[in-house]
Parts: sequence; structure tokens; C-alpha cells
Amino acid sequence: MSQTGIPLNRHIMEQQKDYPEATGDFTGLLTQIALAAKIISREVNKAGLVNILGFTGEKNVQGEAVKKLDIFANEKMIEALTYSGHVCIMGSEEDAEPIALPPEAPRGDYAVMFDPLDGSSNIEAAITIGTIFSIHRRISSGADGTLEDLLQPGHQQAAAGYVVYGSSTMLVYTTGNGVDGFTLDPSVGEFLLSHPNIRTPERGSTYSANEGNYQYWHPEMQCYMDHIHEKDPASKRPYASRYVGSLVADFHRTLLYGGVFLYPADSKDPKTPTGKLRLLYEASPLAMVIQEAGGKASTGTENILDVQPNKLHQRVPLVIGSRAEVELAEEFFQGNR
Ligand code: AHM
Ligand code: MG
Repeated sequence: MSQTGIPLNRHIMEQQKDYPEATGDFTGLLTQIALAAKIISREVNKAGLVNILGFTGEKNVQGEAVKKLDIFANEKMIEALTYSGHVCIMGSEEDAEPIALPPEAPRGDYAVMFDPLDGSSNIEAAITIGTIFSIHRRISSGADGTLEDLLQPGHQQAAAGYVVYGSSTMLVYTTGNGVDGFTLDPSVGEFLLSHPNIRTPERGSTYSANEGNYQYWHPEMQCYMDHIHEKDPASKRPYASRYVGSLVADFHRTLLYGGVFLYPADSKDPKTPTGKLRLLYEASPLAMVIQEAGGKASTGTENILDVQPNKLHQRVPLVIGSRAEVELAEEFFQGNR
């Protein structure tokens, strides 16, 4: 039973009690992710000070060269997981290849993927950014994890979630048993349960998309966008527009308030005809969260959780949010409107 205010660790342990076969690995894994999130949150909060204090290109107080925040976040995620004993392989949006464990690190049963700092183009402007993570049970049987452990469809995720570094820092996750949100209390350094059992409204009247791409969108997306711009008070159209340009921030708002976020396929860059967002680091984990909250995620024609990945950095069109809003967009994408 969820109790507002309890620390993340206790919440995870209480949830695990429902699974007598649970080994505690999972609790340890999420605890390590939360630890990395606290360290990243601390650095994000002082990002603007780096130049003022003259650290750039020099050494920080620990004598380490100061790094770009996205590289720093990537290193913290990898460090937190490498020696946890719960992981056999990792994948990061920042690394072209799967991240193997060093020989001395203990091996565990999980494959973890993450976007360490999503929305990184917003860092310099103190705009909300985030970390997204996806956890699979390994399916390979050797000592080390393999690419096969990472290339699993989203419906096989054991857990997924994200951290949003905004006006407060929040960690939201699901293990397939509802979605819970925790707010970091910086004074005690703990994530405390603030949003138990999050449910996404069935409908919403807010859309979130980079409309600057309108001329590059395919006709079905243009028709959908024209539709939600029409004046029809009965269906709350025209919808309101909100776009931060950090997926985590746009997603988090959509999860809580309802509506729809879209990053469709477009013809902008012939090298990325399937849109911009990554299946394994962005779309798939957020799809598990939204589905557990009663919403839906789609490519426009297929449930995101059913997409079989064929490469680590695969991109995918994404329509995600309130169930009825995603289904309305799907009708356009599938040519039924
Ligand atoms: P990033 O992983 O390099 O930060 O890029 C992903 C980001 C998402 O957070 C956001 O939804 C999208 O890119 C915004 O793209 P655009 O600037 O094309 O609107
Ligand atoms: Mg990203």
C-alpha cells in the first residue's frame, strides 16, 4: 500500500515483499539509479555556476577536469551501475556500442539502458532536463550480457522510469504495477513518495510537438495537426500548445495533466526518416510508464511496446499520452480520417 512521504528505498522494498521470489537485486538496482540521479541533480542545479567560477577547462575541487554535463551524467550512471552486482550489460545514448562490465565487476541479471541527460540542448538555459532508464532481465546465458539482452521489445521491460530535473527533482518509475512519483527533498537527500499511483487523464486538450517541422511532416501528421487547430468547443479544440523541447519535461507534463506529445517521422533529414527519438532510451521506457498510468504510446501505426528493436540506437516516431488522444492521432496516421 502506497504511503505518501515514505522514502523511495522503503517503497521499493515494500513492493518487493509482494514477490517472494525477489532476491533484492531489483531494490539494489533502483537504489543505484536513484543515487546517480541525486548526484546528477546536484550538478544540474549548479550548472550555470561553472563558467562564473572559472572551472571550465580547469580542475574542479576534486582535482578532476570539469566535464560537459551530459558526459558527467553518463559517467555517473555507468559508475553507479557497474559495480552494483545487478547488471550484466548497459547501453547509453551517449555510447555508440553496448557498455560491457570490466572483468573484476560482479555480474548480475539485468540489462540497463539510459539516456543520461535528455534535452541536453536546454542545459545552458536552465530549462528542465532529465534522465530516462529502461531495465530488462537478461535473456542470454553466458557470463557477460550481450546485445541480445539490450534488443528486447518494450513489453519485456522489467521496469522503466525517468528523473526530471525541474523546479524540483522528481523520479518516476514503474515495475509493471502502476506508476509512482518521488520528489527529492534536498535537505535530507532522499526521494520521498509524492505522487502515488499516477493515472493519466483519459483525454486531454494539450498537444506538444515541434511545429517548426510542419513543412517536413508527412501529410497524415499535417492533417492531424490541422484537425486539432480547428475550432470546435465541444471537443475542446483548438488544443493548447506546450513544447519545452526536453522530452522528459514534455512527457512528465503530459503524464500528469493529459494530452499528447508527438515527434513523428519527417523528411527533414534523409538519414533519420523515422524521426528523432530513440526507441530504447526514450520511447520504450516512457511507453511502459504511460501504459501503466492508463495512457498509450504508438508509432502512429504500432504500439511502441511491440516494436522489435534491430539496433541499439534505433529511432522511432512517437505519439504518447492520454489514450483517447493517441488513438485519435492513430486514426489520422492510419488513414482512417
Ligand atoms: P537529445 O537526446 O540530444 O537531448 O535529443 C532529444 C530531445 C528530446 O528531449 C526532445 O523531445 C527533442 O530532442 C527535441 O527535438 P527538437 O529540438 O527537434 O524539437
Ligand atoms: Mg534524449
